[in-house]
Amino acid sequence: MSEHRALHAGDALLPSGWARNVLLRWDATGCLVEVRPDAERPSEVPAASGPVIPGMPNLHSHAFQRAFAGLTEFRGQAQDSFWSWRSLMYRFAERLTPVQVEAIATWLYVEMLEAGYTSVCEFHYLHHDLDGRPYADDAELALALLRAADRAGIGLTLLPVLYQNSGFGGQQPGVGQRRFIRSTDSMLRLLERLRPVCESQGARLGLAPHSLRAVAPDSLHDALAGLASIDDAAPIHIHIAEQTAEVDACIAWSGQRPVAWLLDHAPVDARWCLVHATHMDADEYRRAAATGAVAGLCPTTEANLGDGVFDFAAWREGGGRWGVGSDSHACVNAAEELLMLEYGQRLMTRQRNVGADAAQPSVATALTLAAVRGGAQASGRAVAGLAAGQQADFVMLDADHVALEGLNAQNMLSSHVFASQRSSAISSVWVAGQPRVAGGRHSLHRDASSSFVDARRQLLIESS
Ligand code: NGQ
Ligand code: ZN
Repeated sequence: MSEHRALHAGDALLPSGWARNVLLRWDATGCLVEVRPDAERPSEVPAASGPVIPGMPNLHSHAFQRAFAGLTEFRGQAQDSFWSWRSLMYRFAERLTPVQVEAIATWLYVEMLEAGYTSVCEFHYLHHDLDGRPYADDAELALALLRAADRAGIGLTLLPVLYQNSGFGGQQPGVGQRRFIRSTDSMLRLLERLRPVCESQGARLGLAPHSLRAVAPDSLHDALAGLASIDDAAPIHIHIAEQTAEVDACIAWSGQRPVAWLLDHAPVDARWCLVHATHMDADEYRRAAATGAVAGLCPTTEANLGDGVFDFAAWREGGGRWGVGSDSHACVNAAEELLMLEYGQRLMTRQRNVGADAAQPSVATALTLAAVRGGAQASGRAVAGLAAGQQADFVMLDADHVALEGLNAQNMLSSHVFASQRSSAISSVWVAGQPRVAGGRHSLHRDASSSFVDARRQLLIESS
């Protein structure tokens, strides 16, 4: 279909809501040049066989963790927690080779495309060799991720992570963190090295100070100044307030909660993505929402790790923007993140249809549109849905899936999110106008999955 650079959709989800008979046209660069509802289908333009929805930007990923998903679901001590999970995760991260990282990431990105994500923000902190020394090419592992994204055909925002300390106030890093550690200068050199590579593949380059635990105030300040001199609109992502122990440690260090500290000491604005801003007080919810920053919600990982529940109502009351990420990749499914987000809120508030509002009463439709908008902002790429000027990233639902067949388009999307038994109701996926998934499958599905399984097998043999 790519040679047509056009598609006619009987039903398509535009930023303003569902529209009928939408003619989509894009240019040679994959940018939408026309999105016209109530249009007749020109005879040469193919017709979509199911509803077309915008591709979801995945705003938070640590690719290597995909090979570790499912391997920490056992009792390791009297009370397991985020912190005991993290110790296991560090032990896993210690062993990964560049070839393994690339195999894991390639398969992960194939899975993402098959599951409705068309771009990903890679929060990349595995920088060095197994013994903690920089690789001969300091960008070795970042380049592996760039190649994986390019091969799978997913859009990329690459966020090299600044990581220097093991706790608030500049504490020395631990041995398990040695592959992550770099000076602020070496980070800025890495960004310079990566900039032309990212540009040549249409990837966006940003920066991720890992957390206030891992980056002390002076470094945060210098890194942000250095980033601004490279690209003053670049995305900035940070883990913040994920765990209550982190909030307590931040108060002990500074007298302030992490989000309040950040808002007082950093120029937080629409470039920022606050990942896992779970534990905020009412004032932080209000202030952070007002900055225009995106809340990076990772509902299935946050559930998996026992983080707590984000107060979605408080965030939205303040006009807060948000998007979703699959983070540790225990689950790689855009629809399921929306389901988990909504169900967490229902369990907490004892209400239903929390994600809907008067303007958009369908929960799945409202959540999809908001998450695409926020995810695009956090990505710093033109991937904000089906509108002229945005990239042609979209997903066609499988109208023949049993959960969807015979329903209207809005109910098809609702059933895709809430009633498809988590089997994929996605038929095809386009990124920048290129078909990447057809008949539910990516062309690399078989090869990439078997390389992934080989890499995981090797890693598990080494650890036994
Ligand atoms: C990470 N993941 O960097 O992979 C973190 C755990 C930390 C999540 N926060 C490590 N989900 O925060 O110290
Ligand atoms: Zn994370």
